[in-house]
Amino acid sequence: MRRYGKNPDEDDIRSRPNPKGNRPRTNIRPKHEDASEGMVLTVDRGRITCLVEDRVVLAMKARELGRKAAVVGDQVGLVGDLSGKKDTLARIVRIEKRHSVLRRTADDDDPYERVVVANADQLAVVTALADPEPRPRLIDRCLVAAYDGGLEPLLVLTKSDLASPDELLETYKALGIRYVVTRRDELASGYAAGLVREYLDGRVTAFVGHSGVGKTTLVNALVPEDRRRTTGLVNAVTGRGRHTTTSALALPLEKADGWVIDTPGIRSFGLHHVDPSRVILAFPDLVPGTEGCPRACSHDEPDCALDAWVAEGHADPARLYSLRRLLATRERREGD
Ligand SMILES: Nc1nc2c(ncn2[C@@H]2O[C@H](COP(=O)(O)OP(=O)(O)OP(=O)(O)O)[C@@H](O)[C@H]2O)c(=O)[nH]1
Ligand SMILES: [Mg+2]
Ligand SMILES: [Zn+2]
Repeated sequence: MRRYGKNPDEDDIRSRPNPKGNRPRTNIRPKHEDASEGMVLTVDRGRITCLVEDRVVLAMKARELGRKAAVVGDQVGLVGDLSGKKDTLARIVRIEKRHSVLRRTADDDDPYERVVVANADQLAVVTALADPEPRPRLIDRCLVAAYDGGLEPLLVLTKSDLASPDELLETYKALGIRYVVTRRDELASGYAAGLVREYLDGRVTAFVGHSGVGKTTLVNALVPEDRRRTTGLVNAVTGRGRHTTTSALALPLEKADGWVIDTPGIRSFGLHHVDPSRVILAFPDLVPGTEGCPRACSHDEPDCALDAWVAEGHADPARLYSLRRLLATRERREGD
């Protein structure tokens, strides 16, 4: 699988100046070689739910981890009471190196970036075809974040009982992104199982999108209720504004090797942290055309060599148009 991630292991607070400076630490840290491996399923105000072997264990972060936050999808080392019994609390002493990170900022001017999900392979960008109306700008932003973070995008268009997907699919055709079109009444049948086989098996997939698009409906259809119960974790489906998902939650797929991660609805997807020059990496067919570009070309400026190269017939103009649209999405406000 192609990966575009840059230093995925860096902390989500790296853009903040360190108030204490880089004073070397003098205390010798315990090594915790005996720590057990676990995976973070959800985080709720400092309470971190982990899967350790087949037990759901509640834990908190050890002080020695400092400000580094454990997020859903993290592989962690735990010590203490790992029985998973009521009223026990383990300690997370280590967060393993991440192979991908999905980050976002609240908006583009906000330097505080948070890691939404760690170690996902795939980003399912969920968009309702109606109610709420699709917002291509938000989709574009999610795609940029996926390319930047090393996740392969999958477009999931929901509520096809309410509107046709044709227009949206036309917009994304040139990007060559895999897509699925779903509707709630079909999910109950064998359709969900087919989805799992085709797109989700063997992967960790994070579902993101605006509130009310049907992320939880989808995830719940993919993970049967009895299986959700065993993890003790349930995300309810939005009904009239209630039950909106409030924290990301990882659930294991049934009869498959993968995980699905439900996340709270987002209004915006700030890209302050993204280096626009990396977006070209998601367009390998255009990369050879950048040889004639000026140094540090943004590929969205008058001197960019791509225009002439594409005009010579080396690549599909629709691909360049799509690249430019993604590059421009960072400059534009989301309502545009
Ligand atoms: N008509 C129709 N309604 C759907 C479909 N899928 C989901 N819904 C409804 O849309 C509403 C929102 O669904 P949720 O799954 O809670 O949406 P969500 O994306 O998880 O929302 P947040 O947790 O707030 O981010 C619910 O009332 C669902 O029943 C669909 O395919 N068609
Ligand atoms: Mg939800
Ligand atoms: Zn260029």
